[in-house]
Amino acid sequence: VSVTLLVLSIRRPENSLADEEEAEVVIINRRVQKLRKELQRQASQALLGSELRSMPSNIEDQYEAEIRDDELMKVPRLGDNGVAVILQGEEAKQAEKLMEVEAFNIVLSDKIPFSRKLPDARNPKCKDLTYDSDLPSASVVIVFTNEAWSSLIRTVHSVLNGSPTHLLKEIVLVDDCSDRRELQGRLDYYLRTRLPSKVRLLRLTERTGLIRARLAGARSAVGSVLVFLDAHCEVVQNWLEPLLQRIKEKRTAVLVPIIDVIDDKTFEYMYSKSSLDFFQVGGFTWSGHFTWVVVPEAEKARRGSSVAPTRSPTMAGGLFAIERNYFWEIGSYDSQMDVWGGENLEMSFRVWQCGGSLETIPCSRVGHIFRSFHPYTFPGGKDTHGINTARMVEVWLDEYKSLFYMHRPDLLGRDIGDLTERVNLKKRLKCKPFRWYLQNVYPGMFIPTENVEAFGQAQNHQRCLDNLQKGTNGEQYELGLYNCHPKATSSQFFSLTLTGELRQENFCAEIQNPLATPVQVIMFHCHGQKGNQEWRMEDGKLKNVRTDLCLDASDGQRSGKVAAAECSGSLWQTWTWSNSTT
Ligand code: UD2
Ligand code: MN
Repeated sequence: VSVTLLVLSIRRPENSLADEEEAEVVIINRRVQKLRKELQRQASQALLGSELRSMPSNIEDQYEAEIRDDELMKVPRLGDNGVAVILQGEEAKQAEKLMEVEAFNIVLSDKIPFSRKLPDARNPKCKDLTYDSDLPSASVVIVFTNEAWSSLIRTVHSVLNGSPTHLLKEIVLVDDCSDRRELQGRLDYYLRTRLPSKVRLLRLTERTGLIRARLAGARSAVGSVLVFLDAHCEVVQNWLEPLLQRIKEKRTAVLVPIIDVIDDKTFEYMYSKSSLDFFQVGGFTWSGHFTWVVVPEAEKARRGSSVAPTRSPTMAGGLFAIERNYFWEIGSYDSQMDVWGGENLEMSFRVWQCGGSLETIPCSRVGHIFRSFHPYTFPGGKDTHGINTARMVEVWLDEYKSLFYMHRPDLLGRDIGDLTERVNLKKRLKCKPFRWYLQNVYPGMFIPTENVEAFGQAQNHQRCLDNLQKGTNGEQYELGLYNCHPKATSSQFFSLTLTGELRQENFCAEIQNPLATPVQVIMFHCHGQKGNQEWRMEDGKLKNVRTDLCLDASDGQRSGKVAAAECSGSLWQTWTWSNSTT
């Protein structure tokens, strides 16, 4: 089981763009644009060739020919039951290259039929549940910008095939101003000739970002329940009924399915076959990023059954169901949030603080292709995740916002636009304070300045403890050292708790092998059992209680890592914290 869990947590990239990555976004923007131009050039040359052979009499014949060509590329039963497919030879090479454009294996996606069968990944207990015959109807809203044709179309077919006709009122596709050629007239033609009329397409005339695109979709939707999906998903059988059933029982419940991973290279539908009981819920970090966290024991006891609605402190953001009128009552979205990022935590906190609930519905499962970068541009190269998150923080975090800025000093004082409307909404809905949320919804959340002896930067000579950007996918890592930033940032923010944890978010420093040379200091999931994770501050030294070894920076220059060594009078073992509470 532990192996599978590790795989799951690694394969789910954090939805984050750290501040340091802003520059990288711009570079990727340029690289993607360049590659895409080249591909378009190649495609138009190829088109020219085929036009010479058979000049289509009108544009619709052209679309028809393209769609037929595309259908001919499909290999019957390829990827059925969600098995991994490995490409060979030239195809593999081409796939590798195009990973840099689409952020997933587009060559393979183009070959897998639109209606492939998925495994029944559900907990077997789900088969014992029954659903009312008169459930509210759903409008599935899918926003997209420059998504690849085959994964977008597969998403639509998957929803059509996997949802009971009488419950699926419509699918609303919202095109956030894509400029890919195949998403223009060909897409309209495909809808008209291949899909039922309940699939509608809304075109936005300017790029609005996913938040405003979803608002546009929601405004035009007519079903009783809004169900949002990303444009690269596939649903498991009976995914829709348990969501609608729960909303029928509790109108103010906002629901997420279990989000499984569709492997970005092999399209394998990944789920943990040996423990179908297992899934994670949403958490967050103080730098404002979404994380996956285990279901706390108290919640397991409260919900009663492993297939019952499970409270989730936050949601990933892309896949969720909400009663349509409640979506508007509870403040829909912050329409001033741009492009991508932050809206998921905003909605999570808002729903909880203003009287609703956020729940994972274990019998509803949907697969999603997690991409390692954004295959679309960020107009102006802006860090929209950071700015959107700061907007969220200003409205919802109350006095805890200082914690966010301690992790993101770059956002302090930045122009994030006008917040009046959102602040008024919070007043109008009489929402509870963030302190209430922390105490009641997420009591397990670590607060790095409370019940601690010291926090902030831990410095030795000119260097500070640093995560070196590791651990963002939940994996353990070796504790690093790096030149101290002028102020603490998320990577250099640590705490020494009153219980002896040397901690950053949910990672605690531990010694796994005191006999190794050098003795590595590993950041591992906090287990709260002291043991190898207990440290004590003694005359400026940080001593591991079980091994009596001290945190030592002497090899830091060479290795970029901190180690543990026999305690001595060495200055390499003396640490100064930027903030002490004693
Ligand atoms: C996750 C969410 C995503 C969103 C995001 C935070 C999941 C599985 N996905 O990131 O839905 O909540 O966190 O903002 O939880 N899009 C547009 N216009 C844009 C940018 C994106 O329409 O300007 C579309 C895009 O084509 C896609 C959807 O929005 O269909 C989500 O974007 P993503 O897949 O890049 O986000 P993801 O999964 O990294
Ligand atoms: Mn996505």
